[in-house]
Order: sequence, then structure tokens, then C-alpha cells
Amino acid sequence: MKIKSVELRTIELPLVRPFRTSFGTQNARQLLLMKISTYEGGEGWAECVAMSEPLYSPEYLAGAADVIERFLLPSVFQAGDIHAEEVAHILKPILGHQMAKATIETAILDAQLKMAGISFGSYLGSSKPKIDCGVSVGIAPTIDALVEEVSLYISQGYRRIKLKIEPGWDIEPVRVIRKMWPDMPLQVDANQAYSRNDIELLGKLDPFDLLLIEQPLDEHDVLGHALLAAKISTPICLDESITSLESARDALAIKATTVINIKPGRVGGYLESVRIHDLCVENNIAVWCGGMLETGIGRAANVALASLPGFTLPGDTSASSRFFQRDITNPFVMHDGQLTVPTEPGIGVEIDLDFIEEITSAKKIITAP
Ligand code: OSB
Ligand code: MG
Repeated sequence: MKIKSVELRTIELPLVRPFRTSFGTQNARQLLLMKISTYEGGEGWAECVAMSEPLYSPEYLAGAADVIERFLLPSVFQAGDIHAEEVAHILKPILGHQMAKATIETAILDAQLKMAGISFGSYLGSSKPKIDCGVSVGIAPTIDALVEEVSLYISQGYRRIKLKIEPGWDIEPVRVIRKMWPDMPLQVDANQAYSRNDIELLGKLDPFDLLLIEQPLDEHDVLGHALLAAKISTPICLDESITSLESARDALAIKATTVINIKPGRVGGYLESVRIHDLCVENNIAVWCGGMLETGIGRAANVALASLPGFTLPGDTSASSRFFQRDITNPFVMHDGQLTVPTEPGIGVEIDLDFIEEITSAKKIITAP
């Protein structure tokens, strides 16, 4: 395939309710969309999961758009005839920027699979038609508000609840939710909000039978997670610290993590995600698919990934309605706590271009030289 042009746009979708984590509060999802067109007449779509500010990851929307235009696309254009499987290698000399790189690889893969008539799921190695859904619940203003929100998700059928925590909002919310729903699969996510001095405090989560605690410490403190894991019984699951196959292998080797959250954007794409999945299957490590408040474009590919056999825990693969009143594709609707894996070629969803135009704040077309 030869890339003819690449359209980059910034869109903004309001969230149905504010989403608060230990790193900040979001009221809207601003994101970068990419559409590539090929000389063969193909088209491929992807969304970049970078957020508007570098609070979850060093990457951020405007920075991703810049590195894509300034460094990544010129390398891709220079490569000429290209397959998705070669993109990571071509972009390797440019360091970091996994989310930006993942966007390009995914858009090319979408175009390639659409041309070949193959769905993301079949290409990646899907083993089931439906996946179990979990939901990520933000830090609430009060315990009552949290109970109300969790009750809503449980009534909608979600099969796993994840509570965002931070110092001062940890033991009490977990105690209350666990008491109300003693059998619900429950986990927590700290997004790096604690330090090695908090081992005793985090140990107080042990009685609540949590599936895992996600990324309690700094992304660079992998050893700290290993020290913590040795002292508490709740399993540790790294998110931010896992940025590649190598980092996953190392974290497993020192027992810093016993479960892994795979987010394709964070690790540079779906192909690296499959490699991490395979590593975990070989080592008997449970994996689940994380989320980044994706629209239907990113969600479609995530749902396909989450249908691989090693994804044995429900992911943050919730329905479109969890975050958005209206999605930019046909919406993902949950039935009995599950989403159906798209089977149409490529990411397998219909793009609502009219709506995308309405919410576009910037658009740029980059043409191959
Ligand atoms: O840490 O998993 C995270 C959202 C943005 C950034 C980081 C995280 C999250 C979530 C939401 O928890 C996951 C979702 O999309 O449902
Ligand atoms: Mg997380």
C-alpha cells in the first residue's frame, strides 16, 4: 500500500458526566482523529488516545499531532510501499511517542484489512464473538454520589467495577461499595497517586477481596511495585509502567505485576499488544484491555483485541453511552454486560462523518510528497 494523504483533525466530545481521576478532572474528551487514504483507493481510520494534557502520559494531543506531522509521517512516506506490520520498525529510530505511532499503525492496518476483507478481530486472533464489560468509575464528590453512580452501572449490567482512588478517597469508598455488593468483581486504580511510604495504607485494602490494584506508584518506580507486591495480598496490575513488550517482560520478571492492563496506544499499537498478550499467556498472567475514553473508532479495535483468548478479565471496554451522549460511529451498546466484536472488515464500524464535521475544531490534510 502507498499512502497518498493523511487527514488529521481535532474533535471535542462532551462527557455525560465529569470524569475525575487522581491526575485531574475532565469534562470533555478532546482527541485527534486520523484518516489515511492510499493510492490503491483504500481508507483507514484511527484515533490517537493521547489526552489534551500530559497528566496520564507524557504524550498530549497537540504534541502527538506535531510529532506525527514533523517526524512520523515523513518516515512513512519515505518508506513508499508499506504494510502495517512494518510500521513499528520504520518508526523505531524516532524515540517514544507510542500513542502517536499507534495511531499511524492502526490507520494503516484498518486500510489494509478493509482492502483484504478481514476484520480486526480475525486478524488479531479473536476467540469469541462477545466480550465482558467492566466500567471505570471516577472519584465522586461524596460517598452517596459514588453509590448512586455504581448502582446505575450495576443496573445496566456491567460485570466488573473499577473505582478510581487517591489519598483520602481509598479505603472508605472501597469499604462501602464492597459492603453493598459483596460478590461484584471489584478493582481500584490509583494512577500513580501513592508512594513507597504508603505500603501500610495500601495493605488496608487487602480485606476487600479486590481483583487488583492498578498502578499505585510512579510509572518509573517498577521496583517499588515489586516491594509493595511482596507486602500486600491484593494483586498489583501495572498500567502506565508498561510501554512495550520489553517493559512487560521485565516487570513480570521482578514480580512488580501479576496482572497486566494492555492499552494499545500506550504500547505503540495493536501488534505490540498482541505480543504482550502472548507473553502473558505463556506465563499464565491474566490480561485485560484498558480504555482511554475512546470514541467508537478506538473502541471498535479495543473490543476486537479484548476478544483474544488471554483477556480473561473484563476490560474498561464499556458501552459508548458510558462517556458520550452521541458517538462518532454506530454506538457500542451493551447487552447483558457484553459488547459484540465487530465482524465487518477493518475496525468494522460506520463512521458518522456529518457529526464528526460538526465537532471538528481543527483539520489538516498532509499529502505525500
Ligand atoms: O488509568 O485506566 C486509566 C482513562 C483515562 C486515562 C487513564 C485511565 C482511564 C480510565 C478510563 O480508567 C477507562 C475507560 O476508557 O473506560
Ligand atoms: Mg489505569
